[in-house]
Amino acid sequence: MVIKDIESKLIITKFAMHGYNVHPSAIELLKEFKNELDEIIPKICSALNGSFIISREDILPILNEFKRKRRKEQFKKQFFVEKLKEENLKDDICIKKDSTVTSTCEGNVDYFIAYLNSRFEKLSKILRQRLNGISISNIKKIRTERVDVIGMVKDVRETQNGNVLVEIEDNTDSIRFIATGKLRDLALELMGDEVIGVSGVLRNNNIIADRIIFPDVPLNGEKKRTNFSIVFISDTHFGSKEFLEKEWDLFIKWLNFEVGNEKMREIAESVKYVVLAGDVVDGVGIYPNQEKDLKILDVYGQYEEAAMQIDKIPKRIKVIVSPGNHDAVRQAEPQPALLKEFSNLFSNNVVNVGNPSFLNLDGIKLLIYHGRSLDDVVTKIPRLSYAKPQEAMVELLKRRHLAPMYGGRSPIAPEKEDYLVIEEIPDIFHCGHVHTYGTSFYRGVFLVNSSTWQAQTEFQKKVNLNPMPCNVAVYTPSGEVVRLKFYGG
Ligand code: D5M
Ligand code: FE
Ligand code: ZN
Repeated sequence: MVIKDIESKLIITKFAMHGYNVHPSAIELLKEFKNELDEIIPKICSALNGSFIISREDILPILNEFKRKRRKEQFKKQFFVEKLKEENLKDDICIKKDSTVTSTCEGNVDYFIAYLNSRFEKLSKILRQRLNGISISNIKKIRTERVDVIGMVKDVRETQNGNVLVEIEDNTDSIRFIATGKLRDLALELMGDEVIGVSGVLRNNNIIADRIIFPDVPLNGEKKRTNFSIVFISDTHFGSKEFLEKEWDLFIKWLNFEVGNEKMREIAESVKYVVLAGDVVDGVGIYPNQEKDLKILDVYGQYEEAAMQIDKIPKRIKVIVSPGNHDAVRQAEPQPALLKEFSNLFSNNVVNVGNPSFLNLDGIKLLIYHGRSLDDVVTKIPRLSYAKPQEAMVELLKRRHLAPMYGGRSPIAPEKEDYLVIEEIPDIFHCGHVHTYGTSFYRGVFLVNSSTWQAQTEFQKKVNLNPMPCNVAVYTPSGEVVRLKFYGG
């Protein structure tokens, strides 16, 4: 028999190197494992007892065992999520980065170390464009007077004389810097595990800092123009008793040209995308005694309701759905897109993506992040408040990280790589979660927090959380942002 194809030749050669011949029927089976041959072939050879020509029967049990192991690993890696309905994406939406297809976290110590190293590498690379830091061990050796250094924040504490002492480390060593005067307040806003640059003078093994440098985004960014509009919503909480159905129906009517003045109709006509940044449904068991706040008690029913409500959005519009902490995906960030059993319920104009996701919508770079870390940022920095969520979002952009504080209220899955670093600068940064509305431009980047469609719950009343529901931000072609309020039915 003449074997023509290259794959077969490769398999034959690999077995020959172990001193075996292999039957064509076995070769056919092995082709399915063409990327794993180097792992499988030694296993097969070591399991053989004297056969000279390896047959199909010889290898079947080994291959089956291998397949089982592979399936188990894939399950662990959360690859069971759909392939993002690629057929719906066409050319205009391009998913540049999505936690769904990249998540491989196994959650052990090695991953944790790899995660923090990755965070440091990525952020120090950004910082190196702004300052020429040398390694901490070199500072200690060279003992120059003026120093620039890049490090990860380990500890921040106030001293008895009112200064702030910050310990930073890189992969060589750690050092402390002292922030006095004006820098003091800034130092107190530093979050554990964020990566910063420090410039100052070396005194007694400490740095007296005169500048703290954040990775930040460049100053000269400009707002982007388009030939379509994008609508931003989040926290629909379908299934909650507090879901504001009348207001939602008004929003739907607006998109269907059934309500609003001429200007509003014009805007509605230009809408090409609706983006939903998480907390699609209210979920089940998210907080104690949630049942009494639920209209729909099972998650599947809640997603059926979500699909039905989102189906009312006209089909000329593409809807991008990203999950939040109330959705039925893992809690730790990055979160994968909705499972197939839920995403299948939605119409073809809906694209499910992970949280966070970096998309390119017809030339507009959009970063979607539900916004759980905003709770940490607002709690940590007293000058910030839930009433102005866009200001908390600036802090994330400045730190070029979606969850700068490791171990706060936002659980992070320690992936081998830190997917929460804002590596590429978006044109638009969209969050939700805090249920309040706010927009601004920061160095050319449009920031939007898109409030909610859920009225204040009993629980939120108790924690004094005042939502601003049913506010919708629309990014129009000129880069002008329009705020629409859908109140009362
Ligand atoms: O979160 C909506 C908002 O409510 C968000 O800012 C967090 C806040 N929240 C949620 N749970 C708590 C607790 N336990 N304490 C204080 N504040 C909280 P959502 O994700 O829609 O529940
Ligand atoms: Fe929410
Ligand atoms: Zn949330």
